Amino acid sequence: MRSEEPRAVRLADYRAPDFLIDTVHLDVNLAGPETLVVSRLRLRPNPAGRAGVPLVLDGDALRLSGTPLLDGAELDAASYAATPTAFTLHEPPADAFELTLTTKLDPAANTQLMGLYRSGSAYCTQCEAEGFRRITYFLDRPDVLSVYTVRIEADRAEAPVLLANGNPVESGDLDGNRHFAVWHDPFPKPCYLFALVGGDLAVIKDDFRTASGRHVDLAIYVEHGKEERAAYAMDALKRSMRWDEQAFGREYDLDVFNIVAVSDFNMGAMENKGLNVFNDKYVLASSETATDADYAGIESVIAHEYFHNWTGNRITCRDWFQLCLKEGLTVFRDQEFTQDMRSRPVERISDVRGLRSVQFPEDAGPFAHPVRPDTYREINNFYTATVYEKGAEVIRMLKTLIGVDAFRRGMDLYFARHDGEAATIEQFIACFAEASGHDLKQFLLWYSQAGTPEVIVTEHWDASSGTYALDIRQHIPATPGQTDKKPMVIPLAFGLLGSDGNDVDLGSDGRVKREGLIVLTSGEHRFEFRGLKERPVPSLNRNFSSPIQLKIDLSDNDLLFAARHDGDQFNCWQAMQSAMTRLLVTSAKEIREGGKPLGEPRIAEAIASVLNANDRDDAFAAQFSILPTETDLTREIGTNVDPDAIYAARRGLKEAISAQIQPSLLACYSGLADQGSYTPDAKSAGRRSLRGVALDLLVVGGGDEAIALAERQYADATNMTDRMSALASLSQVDHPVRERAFSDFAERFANEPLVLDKWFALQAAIPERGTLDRVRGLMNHPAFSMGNPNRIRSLVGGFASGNPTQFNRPDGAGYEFLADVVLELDPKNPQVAARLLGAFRSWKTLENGRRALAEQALRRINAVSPLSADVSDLVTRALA
Ligand code: 0A1
Ligand code: ZN
Repeated sequence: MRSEEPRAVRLADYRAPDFLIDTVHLDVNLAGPETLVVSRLRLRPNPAGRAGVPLVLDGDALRLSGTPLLDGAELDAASYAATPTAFTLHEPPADAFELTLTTKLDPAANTQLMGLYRSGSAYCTQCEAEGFRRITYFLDRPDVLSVYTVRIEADRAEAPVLLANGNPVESGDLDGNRHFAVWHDPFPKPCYLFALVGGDLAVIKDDFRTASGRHVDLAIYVEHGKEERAAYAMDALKRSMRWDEQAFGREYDLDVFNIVAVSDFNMGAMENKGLNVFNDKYVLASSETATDADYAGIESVIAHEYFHNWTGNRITCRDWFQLCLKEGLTVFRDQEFTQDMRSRPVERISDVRGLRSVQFPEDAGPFAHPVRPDTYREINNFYTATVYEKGAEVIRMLKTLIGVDAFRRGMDLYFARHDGEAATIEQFIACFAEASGHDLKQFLLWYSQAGTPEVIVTEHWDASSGTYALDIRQHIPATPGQTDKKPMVIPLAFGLLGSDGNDVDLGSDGRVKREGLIVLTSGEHRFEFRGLKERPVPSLNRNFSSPIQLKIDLSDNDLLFAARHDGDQFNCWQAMQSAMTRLLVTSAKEIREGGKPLGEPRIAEAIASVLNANDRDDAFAAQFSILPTETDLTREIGTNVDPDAIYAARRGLKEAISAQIQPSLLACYSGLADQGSYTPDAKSAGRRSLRGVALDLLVVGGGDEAIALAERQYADATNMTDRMSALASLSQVDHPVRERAFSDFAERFANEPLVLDKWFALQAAIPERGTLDRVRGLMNHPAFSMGNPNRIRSLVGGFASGNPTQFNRPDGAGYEFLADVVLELDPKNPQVAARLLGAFRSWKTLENGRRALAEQALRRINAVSPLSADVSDLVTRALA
């Protein structure tokens, strides 16, 4: 906990380290509150750094134990200084030297879950971004790469499993029921990739033969009794390993690959070299306890962490400003993997949904920052949707711009040129400029300019000459610290739809870069297409080729035509979303003015026709039929937002659709009955998701019959997906069946914390006045704990980020509740406390009454001292 205002770190101030650390020998003696870490470092002055300066190692809440050694001899007290946050050697030798330091730790007292801590009965570590300095004094920065040898010693009964990075070297018994293991990682790495685990864990094992014939032992460590639930994760791991060979030519490089699932973890998972540590939510699955979405989450997080082995570990980041170098690229890679494993268009739709619901609001509010920020006060607050998801979109655009082949050559060049290094975005982009011959200078603006570009399109049709023109203007909104923006490179994949529903053949018009691609580079462009027989319907930004807000005023007829006929499935979905969004925005406005929610028969018809189609793709049909979210509508409305009106508009449209197409919904629903044996593949998951969407629309319709249907589905479900979709639908109606189902669920899964997280989240999202009290009550439920990040995210995060009407109660009680929780949590786990504040990312767009109350809650947090750097940074930015 830092009490003073954290100082800003600036990209412009980057300096090479003054010292390098070639090797690290750690001797970790796991012994409860008497845990000792002996660290022997081989250091030398960095030729690229300053000469003759003191050596200053980072620390965070450290206690030195005993006297440090310099080349094996005790240092005298005057030659060094040790505080909790730094170890200084005043006059280090001019050549290579060895420094030995011992620190004493109490892992069980570490509630921040950064550094060495306990999760359940196991010891584990989390070092990214700056947790290693909570274990031992070190140059805790990603451009210091060292070869690690780690010896772990522990009680044999308490911790029969002892793991660290790299390959196992030696293990054996010691006196007093203790034992040890030695691990060596031959690949130089920054300390944020260090990990160790010691505990009594069960394991499932498998193996893998790489393309070049190397044998790799795979293991996933889980809580005893949960072994079977790790099978899907293992399968996903092997598929990831094969895919990275095939898609990127990347082989695994150690003899072993270990994954450990822990139940107390601040984030999703961590890519430590050869020893990934996971939030157990992203490892454990069985058909009875996990939904299709959970399985998909496991597949993508397993892939993500595995892919980091090349994009993040073999090539790491020079400094934390370059975080997107590993994260944006690795998200891009895991998205591509998922698209190959499942359906390309459906996955694209779901990725864009995610981007729009989290990153777009972030980019439009007080927390907006560039994909590569140029300043930070707390790096933990930059593990954001902008760095990750927008970072991935930027790579996707790069691929669209230079083409598939040049993209692959650029990746190959990047791997060849920077392997073993800590690189920058400029170095990464230079590889693609070289491989493609493109000048990518302007493209780099995607990394430095925050804000979602708006692309405003107006059409002109001249029937007499058969000329169709598009005037396209780009505008990048102001964001904190950035008012004047330069035009960016925006690749727009496009087509023009003729009245037969097919793309008009455009031949080779000089303005069109490649077939179906327009590239914007300046503020305004005009694109003309001649010789057309009729006005086409434009289909722009196909497959969401750029992460922009496209503004074009198409009629409902055009949109519904495109929704049916666009050859780009993404844009079929998009056209439908646009039609629904426009209606809902108008509807919300009318509701605020005392009117009734609007319906639109053609929207319901469009849904019915997709549901009734003979060649229906279930997963796509489900996406097609889901309304824009409340968050989407909040963003679309932009100012003076009333969450109650948005909710009423959305609910009203769902009711209207339900009433209008009930027979189609019923037919669709009954045609999708549970087939018994569960498999998590995309096709069966698509089937279940459509079943859930149909049920949800039916239940919103409100008839007792529909509620009975949901009740039956809940009770008869043979898998968690069907059980949850029934419970989710029921959770939205104030009916006695709901409470019966909730209590049944709690009983059934009383001993399954990950399952109860779903139960917490659903209740927290009930759009009713009583929910805040319910949430308060649930915080006293025996299964809830303020010590566990998953529980907090489900219940408190579920309320603050998943329940727009109740978090934004007009009396401000939702904001005050969140402020209370943040202040209570901050001293224990600042990272998770700060994350909860994400719920305030759009507070400035609220109508005046709520806005004032949100501000009041933020100011109350801001007035508390001390605050962690994490919370203080976010509150300050929220209020700026
Ligand atoms: N690099 C990880 C994310 C991560 C970041 C910080 C953490 O600290 C608690 C943990 C994980 C990833 O991208 O998966
Ligand atoms: Zn990552």
